[in-house]
Amino acid sequence: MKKSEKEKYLVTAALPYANGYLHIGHIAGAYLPSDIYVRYKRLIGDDVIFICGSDEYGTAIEMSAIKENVTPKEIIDRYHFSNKQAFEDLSIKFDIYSRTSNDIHTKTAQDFFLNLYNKGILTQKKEKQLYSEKEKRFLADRFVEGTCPKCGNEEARGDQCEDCGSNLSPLELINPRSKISGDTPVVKESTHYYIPLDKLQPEIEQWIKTKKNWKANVINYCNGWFKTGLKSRAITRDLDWGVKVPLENNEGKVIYVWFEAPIGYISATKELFIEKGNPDGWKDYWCSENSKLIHFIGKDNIIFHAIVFPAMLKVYGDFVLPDNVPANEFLNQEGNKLSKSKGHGVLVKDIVKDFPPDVVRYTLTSILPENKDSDFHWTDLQSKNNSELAGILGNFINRTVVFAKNKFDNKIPQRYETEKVDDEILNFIKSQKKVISDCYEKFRFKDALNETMNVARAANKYFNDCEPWNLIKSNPQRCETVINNCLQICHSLAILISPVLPTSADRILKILNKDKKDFVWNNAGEICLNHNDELGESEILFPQIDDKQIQAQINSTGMEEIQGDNLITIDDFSKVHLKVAKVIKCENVEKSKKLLKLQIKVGENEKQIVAGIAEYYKPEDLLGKLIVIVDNLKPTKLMGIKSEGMLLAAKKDKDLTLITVDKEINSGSLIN
Ligand code: B3M
Ligand code: ZN
Repeated sequence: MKKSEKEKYLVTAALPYANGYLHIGHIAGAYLPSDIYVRYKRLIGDDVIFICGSDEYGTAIEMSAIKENVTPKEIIDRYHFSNKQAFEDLSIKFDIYSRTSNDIHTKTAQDFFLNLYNKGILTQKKEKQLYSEKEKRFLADRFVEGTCPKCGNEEARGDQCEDCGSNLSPLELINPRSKISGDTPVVKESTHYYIPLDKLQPEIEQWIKTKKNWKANVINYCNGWFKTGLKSRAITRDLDWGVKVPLENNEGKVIYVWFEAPIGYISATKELFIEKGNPDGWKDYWCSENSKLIHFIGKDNIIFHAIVFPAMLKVYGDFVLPDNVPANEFLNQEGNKLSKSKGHGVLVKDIVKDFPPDVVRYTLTSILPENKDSDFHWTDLQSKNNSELAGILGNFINRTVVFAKNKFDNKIPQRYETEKVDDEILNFIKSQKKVISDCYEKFRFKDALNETMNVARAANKYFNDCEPWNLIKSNPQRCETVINNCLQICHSLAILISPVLPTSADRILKILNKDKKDFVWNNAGEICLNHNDELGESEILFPQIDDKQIQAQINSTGMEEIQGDNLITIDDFSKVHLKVAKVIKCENVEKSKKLLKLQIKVGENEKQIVAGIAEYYKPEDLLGKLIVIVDNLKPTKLMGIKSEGMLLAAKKDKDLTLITVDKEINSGSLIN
């Protein structure tokens, strides 16, 4: 690999499926953090490119097309252009927003596949698959439904049962039928190509061990997969819609979407440099020793970006591997209380119609799900705007420029000899600059924003403490110096806040009538404005958002505000299926002091529950007991053991008692 003269940054944001509109959860997951990061990096003078685009293959898109009776192309065009616009409306500015249906991607993905094939890395396996004679096609993943062998749900999908959460393969379904025609499929053999992740695991595991600065959540997910052991993964599918497998005698086979989509980052970079008239330029970022590849994603994509794609890049050779994968958790919306009619939560294309992009960016940045899931509330947007953006940042800029306009003829007053307080505030800004940089470099965007706002807070305090409204009478020269200093601080604030609020930063510059010549990170806390220069026109940066506007949003998005008293409706309660269950087997969980493993009967069904009650009950105490469980909890794993529900217990201090029933009743009885 060659080495370019300057360190380079290749920043990517997950390619959204062109199969639905973007909502604010997507934005908070990958796109806003990456945009902020890129803006910050450019301000400190780093060489960065920022890559994104639409992910346009996969069964979900083909299925939508069939459902709507249109071509997949119509679906992807609709969402590609809408989502591209949504990003622009939020000032999320990629160097390129490409699409995986472009020719350059087909070629790049096929080349990648062939490279691995020719090296003998891919393995081949014959598999039994469901095939519809009527439709003349294999029914992959979501194209088939049937009865779940685990829970009896009659509408389980070929890849998963949504009722019990089990991962399935189409062949496990009882009474399978085509999701499209209802046809009963037959079993036919088909050959698929696999990437042997099992063999690559030691190398990948070793490589991730060297990543000391990755976020804890990302490392934890990876370690979880390593523990269960990576499996060889099929990278081809029998489908129409996708990148064709570039080998003879493979008609009707496409490359699995999760194999080709990340290659889309490479294709998009190639496209960008073709546009720039430098077709080989992409290599400076993908194939150069001092290039840093950084993938911004949501947590559901971690395995593909931290394990599968790096494994692919490694076996291909010549490529840089990700330097970091700063994945976020999920942003929920009003605790997920979304109306059925809308169902998607707050869509970007809607929110940007009613609120300025910076207000949305500010609110989302302040609640980014960096280490755990977080929640968006409409009232947050209102209070962040009114009390922080307007009340702190807008207030300082406004009071400064209005003062200059009224008392100094809208010109920058003289800077006479400064006093200790004047130097202190500038020194504080200089030291904050380092603190904020450190936050950005560690992908701690919430902290970066808070530290930036601390500069605005300190600026207001400085203004208050200096009392320029008194100085103008008592000591006009001193007053000039203070207002000069405040204007310099306005310029510094524009620089520091610009990664999060790019439009507002530009507006501050306009108010100051200042060009971008000095607009670099290093100039925060420095003197950049000249005495006697004319200021621009002042304007209110962040108008107040009133209750009516917020209530209208709550109504139209079908989201309910959670009241302070935490009341729930009967509908909320009925979502929880409480049932009586009988314990038929119970044992300790090996190596755990706290866990017991219970086999229970819920009516006709048998289930397994893992419960943290071993310190209070012995296995034999529970045998035959009637207990109360939450029956429809999503299955999860505790110490690698599946748990398909939760039992109810009351706990106070060091005491715990199981909830049981007052008299004998059939297990499976519903509690309400
Ligand atoms: N389209 C999945 C998603 O949007 C997928 C990301 C691809 S990144 C290469 O969650
Ligand atoms: Zn099921």
